[in-house]
Amino acid sequence: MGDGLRRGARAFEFLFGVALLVAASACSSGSGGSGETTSAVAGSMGTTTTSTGTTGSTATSASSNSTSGGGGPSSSGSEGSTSAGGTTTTAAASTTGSGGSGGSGGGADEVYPFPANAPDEDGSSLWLRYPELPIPERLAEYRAGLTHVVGSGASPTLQIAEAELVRGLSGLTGSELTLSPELTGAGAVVVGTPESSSVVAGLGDRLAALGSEGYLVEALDVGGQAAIVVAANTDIGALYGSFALLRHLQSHRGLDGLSLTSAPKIKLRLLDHWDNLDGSIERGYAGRSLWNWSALPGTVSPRYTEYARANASIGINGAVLNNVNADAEILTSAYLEKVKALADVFRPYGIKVYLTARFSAPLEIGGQSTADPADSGVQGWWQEKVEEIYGLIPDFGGFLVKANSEGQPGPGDYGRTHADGANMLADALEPFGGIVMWRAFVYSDETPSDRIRQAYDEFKPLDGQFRENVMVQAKNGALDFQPREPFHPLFGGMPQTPIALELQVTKEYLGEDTHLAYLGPLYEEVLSADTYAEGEGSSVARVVDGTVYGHALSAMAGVANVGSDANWTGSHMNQANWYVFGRLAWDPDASSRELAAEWVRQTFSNDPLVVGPVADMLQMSRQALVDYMTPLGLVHIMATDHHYGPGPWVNDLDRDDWNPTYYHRADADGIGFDRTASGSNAIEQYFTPVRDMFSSRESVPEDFLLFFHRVSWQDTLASGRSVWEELVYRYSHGVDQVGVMRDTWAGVEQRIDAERFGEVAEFLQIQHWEARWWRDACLQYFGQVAGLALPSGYAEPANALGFYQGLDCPADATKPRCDPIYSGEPSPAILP
Ligand code: GCW
Repeated sequence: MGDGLRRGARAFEFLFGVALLVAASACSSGSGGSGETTSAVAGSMGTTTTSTGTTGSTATSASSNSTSGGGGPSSSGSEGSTSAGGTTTTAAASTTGSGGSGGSGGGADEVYPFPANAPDEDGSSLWLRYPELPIPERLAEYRAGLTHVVGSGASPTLQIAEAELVRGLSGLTGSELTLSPELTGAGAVVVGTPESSSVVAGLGDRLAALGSEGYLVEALDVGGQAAIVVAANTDIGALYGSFALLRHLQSHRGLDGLSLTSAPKIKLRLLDHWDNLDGSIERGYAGRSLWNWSALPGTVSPRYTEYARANASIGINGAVLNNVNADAEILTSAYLEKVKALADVFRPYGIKVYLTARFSAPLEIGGQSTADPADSGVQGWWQEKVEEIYGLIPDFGGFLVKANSEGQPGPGDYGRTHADGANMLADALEPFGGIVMWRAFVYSDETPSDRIRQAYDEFKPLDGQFRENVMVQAKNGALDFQPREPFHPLFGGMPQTPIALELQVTKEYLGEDTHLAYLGPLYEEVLSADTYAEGEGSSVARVVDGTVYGHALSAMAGVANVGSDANWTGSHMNQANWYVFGRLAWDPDASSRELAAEWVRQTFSNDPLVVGPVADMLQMSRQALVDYMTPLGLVHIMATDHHYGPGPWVNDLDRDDWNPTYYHRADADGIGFDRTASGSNAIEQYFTPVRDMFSSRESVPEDFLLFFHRVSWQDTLASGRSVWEELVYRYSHGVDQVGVMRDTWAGVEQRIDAERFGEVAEFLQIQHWEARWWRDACLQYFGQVAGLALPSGYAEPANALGFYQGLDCPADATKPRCDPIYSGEPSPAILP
């Protein structure tokens, strides 16, 4: 039994290329279930709460009705089942099959003991925990099959790979493994490259397809002895392969027939840190910056190594160290010495360092009288600066630039274009192999008719004018990292320019540190959206990985969510967003649900009564948040500056397009922003048939309705409800989904350590109250504007509109905590 490939019904249905998840399952008892559940299981005694939630619709799906409470596909399956009394569980291991971590590892029906008194954990180990296997059969298999690590120690990177294998395998097997230069019997784990290992050299052509970062991990017979070989063309490939093997083992999968092969689809997989030189982090909710600039370069914190190790484990190969709202000082010689110290730590982990370049640096720190890119003195200054950088950091990655946006200096200050500015820097970097990532997040100083049009309108005409080592970097949506936005029309819109995808990992608009919102479904929704740039199949993923237009350069960047907090990311659950970003940057076609399960296995437990329910909870969380914050295509109705709570009434900010009222346009007649031909016509920036789909009231996905259309309050939706009724339903449903999440989490109590259990439970409690705050405030406001009352069957908002408008929180934007607006158990928003 327990073939790892044997799986129950899969939870994914594909509508026009996008995964639409509807969770439903029953929990049986006795017989071993297989496959992954999509249910949210409440309670530790095997009771089941069936939840519906979706990963949402896509820009290319005809409709999703994701939260309309009916319709939509469903599937069921269970990852495991309780035995009598709920103290043990039976599971079939399954492979993830995504991002190269799957493979044909076996699995067995395994009994997971209830982990009495699991030691408390503070989260600092992330997903790189290697606890001894609690399953006797599997433990015996690992002890027999993983006896020693064989490596040459030929380079710092190989030494790291070998040490990680020794550490991981020793932990998982509960016995100290040794590292040796030769095979000394059965159970060797051989790691290396053709240069460092004769065993790997013997694989010959099989390594050809792996490229410079891929790996092959395989159970092989070496000289009559069973061994596992971790092979790659390069040292960094061998390190990635080592982490892939450990991931497989941390998921308690079998060794028989083990075969994992993977190479990244995207070349540059970067974290962008919005870290300031004073140690603060713009939009950071996990403490202070990791980089202790005042202590560098003399003091090099061990945390830098831990950071690099964690990134390498998920394939991240670059870090932009400082904020895009840049300080020129980072380019001074004193700071470059500090940057070099970090680059030296990161190098053996395959991580290149990049910096943001403040466009006015020649003026501010270079003694120039201008920063005009056409000025030869300015060009010379940048060339010398770049030479200085490469003198210290020979593998420096290049510059990321935010120019002429939100007050940042740029070539526009001198009447030059973005291409003029980017090309000047690109010319300086080119001799050294460096690149420029020029951000497309721009909007002009004058309030436009429709802000979301601007990036495309400004950049599209420049297509073909950028140097070969320039990438234009666009956010996933044309507005600004909202809980849900249609994909940015620049994806596919600039055939001659490689476009990098910028995602936000830190949750500026999605509840920051406290609210649970797993971003895998958001990323997946964007990556799988079809741009139709070169006909069907031109998904954002294919544009970004360079295949649609044949670009060699490809990049995905995530705005980092890490900081000095012990748990790295401000909450335990936010670690999943760092993880899923890295894994999707490696393989943008991987399934967010499978990656959620993969993360849960490594981070919390392989107990199926943890894996299935918690992965489901993660998977439903983003849709729940969209529903209680910005349903039906609403965007940017957050409170001013900190963006934490609701502020749909705000209408007095300096720029019209900073006001929530600019975006939702609600009045007595209706709500929504007309971006069709009768309005701003932003839909013309998309290719047909996407343009037509968004343009028509009949075919626009309801999740984007108010983003593209202005409709009356009485307009009827697919559910049969009016727009007003649907808003009330979705806001309420979102709140109640947080209740389901809380119940789900309650079900894992005692199956994981008490410390992390308690901290997550506390945040879910806050989220439940604050979801109610969002819902009550928004419904009070929109109801008043529309002159409509709540339909029957819903809980009345707890307070009058003025109460919410008068709230002034959070006091500290970096650790947002408001005084509880509610207390006790929130009652259901949809009345039973
Ligand atoms: O989302 C907005 C943020 C700014 C950020 C800007 C950007 C770094 O509110 O804090 O500035 O985007 O992406 O440049």
